Amino acid sequence: MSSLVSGQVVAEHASRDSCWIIVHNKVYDVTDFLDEHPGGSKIILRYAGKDATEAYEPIHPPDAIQNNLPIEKHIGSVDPNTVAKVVKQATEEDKRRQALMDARPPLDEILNLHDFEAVAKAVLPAKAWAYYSSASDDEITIRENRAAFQRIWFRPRVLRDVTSVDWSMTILGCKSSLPIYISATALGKLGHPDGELNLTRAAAKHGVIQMIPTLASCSFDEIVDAAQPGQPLFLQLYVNRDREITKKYVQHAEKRGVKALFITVDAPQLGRREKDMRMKFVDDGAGAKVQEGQKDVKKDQGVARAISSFIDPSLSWKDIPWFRSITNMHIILKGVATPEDAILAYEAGCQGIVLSNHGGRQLDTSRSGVENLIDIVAALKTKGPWPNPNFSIFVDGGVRRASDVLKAIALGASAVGVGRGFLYAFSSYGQEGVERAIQILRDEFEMNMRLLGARTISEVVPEMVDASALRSHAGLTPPDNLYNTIYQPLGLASFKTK
Ligand code: PPY
Repeated sequence: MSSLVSGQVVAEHASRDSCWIIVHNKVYDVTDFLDEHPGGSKIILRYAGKDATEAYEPIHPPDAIQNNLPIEKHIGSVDPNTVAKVVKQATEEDKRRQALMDARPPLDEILNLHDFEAVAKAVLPAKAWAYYSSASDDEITIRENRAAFQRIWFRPRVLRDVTSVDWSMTILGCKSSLPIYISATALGKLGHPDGELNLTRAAAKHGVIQMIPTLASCSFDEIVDAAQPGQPLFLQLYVNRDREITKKYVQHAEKRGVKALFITVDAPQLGRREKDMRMKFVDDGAGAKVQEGQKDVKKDQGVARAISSFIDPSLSWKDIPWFRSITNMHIILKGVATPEDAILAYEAGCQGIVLSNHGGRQLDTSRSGVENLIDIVAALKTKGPWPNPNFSIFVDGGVRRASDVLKAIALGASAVGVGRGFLYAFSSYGQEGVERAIQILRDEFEMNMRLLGARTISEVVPEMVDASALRSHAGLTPPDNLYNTIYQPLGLASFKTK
């Protein structure tokens, strides 16, 4: 890329037969790529001959186009003075959202993680809210994730001198100021221009560990570069159909100091998230060509499905030794739900598992991670020492309070992942939101541990909870809202009318 191209020349290539676009002041010929674009050709054609940076930014890592488009299609740099600005007219919806943004509650009036969710719902673009908040099918599991914590009751101990309480600990050998890590959530720039960097910066300030998502809006290196020296980071991995791409990615992460690899195993195909699908992403959104070409994109599939076809559904237990052969990082399987698979993971030499149903976004009516914890701990106890220093069990899904975390820890979890909670914090207030969320959780740990009679995390023991109702779903299953809306109830005998 050496020549300087003028905006007028780019504007001449504004059709399906010759389609050039500008991204970050570079000109690309995407004519041959139009039908391969995971988000469909229509959205690219809208920017044909123009600057597409604003639409491209939130959902593509900055280097996606450079890395994926053949070099001969890189036309050159554009002379920025010659590019007509694409002026986006503010819609009524934009104005309404901006007014709400200006009227957000001051941060010190945000008292819990639910507050962030309420603000995010109001201020996020409809598409971003649909993508972040959606879950699969009837959304029973996403609600069950919350309900399950409410079926666990505390058995607090008293008179234990709880003047000083300490909730810091280590996760996979890394220091953490909380028994919580920031779980991976994709496409952070849909929520905030700085995307995942909000999390990295807040995590650095407060000693919290961030799990970098494969499908982050920021590139992997941008995130690692934003971290402080020595700041522990984990990596969530979607395994590519092309294993060489995955190998390169994993080995690069290890070289850059990432401490643990969380391989997602519950998403051989993406769940149908209907809120997201109804946004008709393909028509007016954009896709992320994240790692590998993908064709055959159907319409109306939502943000997530449009970019998911690089994920390899053939991934199997046979692949685990290969992962072991390419990296020395800890290997954790994210999305385990049964004792059978927990034992397979243990026997395959993994260093841990995450009991997760992907925030209710995959198999609907899957049980919650915290419910699965009970059987899985019991099964693993038959296999080796307990707690096992070489095998960690993590839980995620529906965690909004320190009390949720303490319940999971009492039942045998090493630590707990929080995804949406932090995502909504930065979507509504940026980095400061994440810092406030961490501070709120810290305050909740202090109070809950004092009231529970636990001075350290190791004093949070199974006897401190009553989980006898956890397995009972009778009468406690979340309502089927969609069905209930259209179901016509039986009527009673009616009086005669004249
Ligand atoms: C999810 O949306 O649940 C994800 O895990 C991220 C994602 C996004 C797009 C394709 C596949 C996975």
